[in-house]
Amino acid sequence: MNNKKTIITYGTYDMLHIGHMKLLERAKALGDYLIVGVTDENYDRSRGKLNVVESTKKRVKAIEALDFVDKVIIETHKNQKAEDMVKYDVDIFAIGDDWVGAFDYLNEYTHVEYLARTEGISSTKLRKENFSTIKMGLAGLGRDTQAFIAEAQFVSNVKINRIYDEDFLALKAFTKGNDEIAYGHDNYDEFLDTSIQAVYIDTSLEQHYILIKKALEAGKHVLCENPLALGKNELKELLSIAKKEKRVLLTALKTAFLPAFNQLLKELETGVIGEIKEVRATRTSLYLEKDYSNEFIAQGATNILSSYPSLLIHKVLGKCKEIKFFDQKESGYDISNLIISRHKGGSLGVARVATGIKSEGDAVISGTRGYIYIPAPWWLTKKFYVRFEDEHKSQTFNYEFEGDGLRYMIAEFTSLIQRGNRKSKKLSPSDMVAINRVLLDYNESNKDKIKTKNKKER
Ligand code: C2G
Repeated sequence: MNNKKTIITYGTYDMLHIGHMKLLERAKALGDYLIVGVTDENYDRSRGKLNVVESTKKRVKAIEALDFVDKVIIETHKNQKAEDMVKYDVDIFAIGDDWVGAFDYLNEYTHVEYLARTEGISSTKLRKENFSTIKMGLAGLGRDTQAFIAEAQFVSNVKINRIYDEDFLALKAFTKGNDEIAYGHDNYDEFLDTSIQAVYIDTSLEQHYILIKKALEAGKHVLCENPLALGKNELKELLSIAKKEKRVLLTALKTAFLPAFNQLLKELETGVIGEIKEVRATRTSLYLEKDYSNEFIAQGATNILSSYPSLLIHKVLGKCKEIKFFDQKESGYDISNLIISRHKGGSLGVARVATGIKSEGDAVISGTRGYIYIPAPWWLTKKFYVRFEDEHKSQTFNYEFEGDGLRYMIAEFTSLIQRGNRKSKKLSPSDMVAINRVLLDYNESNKDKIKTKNKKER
């Protein structure tokens, strides 16, 4: 008979400190074999921990190095604790008493023990002492400015204190009575010539390139709404400036940073639906009904919206080998586009975008053994279903979140800066280039037609 007593405990263990160590030692003292579950970054973000400084790898290594820890596992989702209790035949689940009551439900599987927490020390305190807050400025006063500011408040290592916009009166109205953002600039160079370290750009699409370029050259990290550039080779140029200046340049494609979206990619990697043959994603938005300017809509559905389906298709199917566009136009610009791309192994990407047609904004990833369905709006991924021929085998994944999902993107951006890491694994420079290429190809295929049209208009 095996009398070995197994203890399990979980935590983030960011900037491992004496409080963590004491807790782990106490946990070990309860038995013979100590398993420590280290939360991964995606799971932490899904439970609202947005400011973890160290990468999962680094945190795991630090725990592995402790000689009283016998096994380290990674915690990736909410139900994992119950699964682990059974899997490892756990005798005691131990956790700090800041969690009293929260894990009583696990008494069904094991014995739950809350241990005294060490007073006066915490990762939050260490983060505050060791890292200064990142000062950020917003370029472009638009409809979503308030949402961005509101969401940034959930990310504690960032402070937005300046704003730039060409429209002086609008700026004045915005900053008046605004305690948080008291500084408004209608001159971009002056705005950049302040102590801000990072810029979020949300202006009209054709301004993105030049505003990003200036910001990078002024040594600022840049988060910019998509598409970053509308001209050929512009994005590559911007990325090489970012590399030279050792600055982060990230596309504000919020979907890429959502916990559920990343969990979905992980599920696909396990081969759960077999070989992936097709990815279909739709995004439509009737901007006119939302009171957007005609000028914005004249950018075309492909420029405004295609980055979202391109992200999903690229992340799942990889490099595109061939691409075809089936657009519908009105007054010279595309109000819809059906974009069909061929990828490795002959798999197909089917992206539908529209600003003049309304449709269901869902996505389906089809494989040889099953499919994943993401209900509308798929780009705000919260829930997805893994389905098979035998419907009893189907699974549902749920990652509800509050707000509009921007906080995960802001957290990724600021933690890249804080870690001195330029490239996001969730949206790497090569992902950004591949996504941008889709709309560049479309614009390129339209160039001659637009030129002819302009001539006629003159
Ligand atoms: N801890 C402690 N004393 C401190 C700080 C933390 O005893 N001064 C304990 C916590 O109570 C927890 C462990 O150290 O048991 C890890 O703490 P965190 O890294 O903050 O992780 P936490 O968010 O508590 O993760 O699935 C994850 C778990 O639910 C808990």
